[in-house]
Amino acid sequence: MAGTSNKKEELRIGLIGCGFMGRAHSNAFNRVANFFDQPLVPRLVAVCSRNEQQTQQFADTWGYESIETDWRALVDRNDIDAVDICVPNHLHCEIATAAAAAGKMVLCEKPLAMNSQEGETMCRAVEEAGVANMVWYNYRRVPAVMLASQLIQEGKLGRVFHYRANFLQDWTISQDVPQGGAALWRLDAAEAGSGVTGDLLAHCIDTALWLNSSIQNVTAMTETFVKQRLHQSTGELAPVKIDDACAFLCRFENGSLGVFESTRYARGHKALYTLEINGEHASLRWDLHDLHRLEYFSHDDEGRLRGWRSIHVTDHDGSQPYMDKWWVPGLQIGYEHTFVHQVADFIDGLATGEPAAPTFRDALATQRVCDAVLESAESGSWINVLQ
Ligand code: SOE
Repeated sequence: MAGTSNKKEELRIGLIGCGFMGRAHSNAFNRVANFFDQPLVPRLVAVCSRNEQQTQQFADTWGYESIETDWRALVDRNDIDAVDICVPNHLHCEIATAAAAAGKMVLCEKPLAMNSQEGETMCRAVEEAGVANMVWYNYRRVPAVMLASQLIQEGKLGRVFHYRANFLQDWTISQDVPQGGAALWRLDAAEAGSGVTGDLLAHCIDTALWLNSSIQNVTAMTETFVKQRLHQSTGELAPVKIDDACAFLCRFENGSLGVFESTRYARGHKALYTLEINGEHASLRWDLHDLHRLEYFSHDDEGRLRGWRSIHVTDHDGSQPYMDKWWVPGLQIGYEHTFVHQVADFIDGLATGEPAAPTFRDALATQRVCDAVLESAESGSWINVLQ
């Protein structure tokens, strides 16, 4: 980490992948020092993807100083501290293990890997190398979700009975949507590993493991509604091997029951991530489409005033993480800020030695639930989640 003129040290970033997530992360690296006063400032040293012209365009747009077209060359550079992996899932393991072996910190887009075996390899690689690591489950960093976590930690809900989560989209209903290639690798099992389970339910599971408790066992069903799609690499129709929709039930370690559903076939829903938790004394509800609000019902309220409160999460008194860093109270932030928060927490973790969650090891727990869900859908039986 080289020094800079304003005396702050730099966290020299090498980004691999120029897609949607590459943009979200680059924006976060660029913004964080404007709003969070921290000892390290990200410097965008290099970006890598296969197409030279597109990579240069990306570098110019986001302020990367140089480009590479082979990820191995980026990983080997000695002017990079942290490698950020934003490529399709089938490349996560190979890149992460190479980056760790080269002594780099590793940040990885979710889900951690194609499956838990790969996830375990990745955990071992970063742990043996002793390098900082983190997976971008960004929804933990929504201030309203943070408030939910605070209320649960404070015991406001009491014993938890139910955890419910949905992640609904509608962008693959048309059978004309092809699979494979830059934007549509999420539909190709060879690159994605799974469909909505790894892409969307993984978010819900990560939040649930953090807010509620670990998951003991699951029973699931999946469906692939469109059985064949044009594959962009061959130009031919090919079977679709990902799950288009998935629903599962589970038992949590704390005795509560979970119901989870995700689909890309819920006409009208673009990214409706909702969660609800019902406890003995209170319930909580949150909705990504209205991400500033936390709905809260407390049975401890005076009877005639009991009802669902819609809390607009802002900086009333400095008790909320993040909100005091942005605008004056009442003004809102959005999706992209969750990534800024995650970079800020990663940097804090480097400074304090208390790693920012979810680490690779934390994300492996989510991966194990995803694996159990897919295995259950296949076998039709309840599956115990490996801990
Ligand atoms: C898929 O459409 C997707 O972009 C996921 O890959 C992201 O993780 C999710 O946050 C939004 O939806």
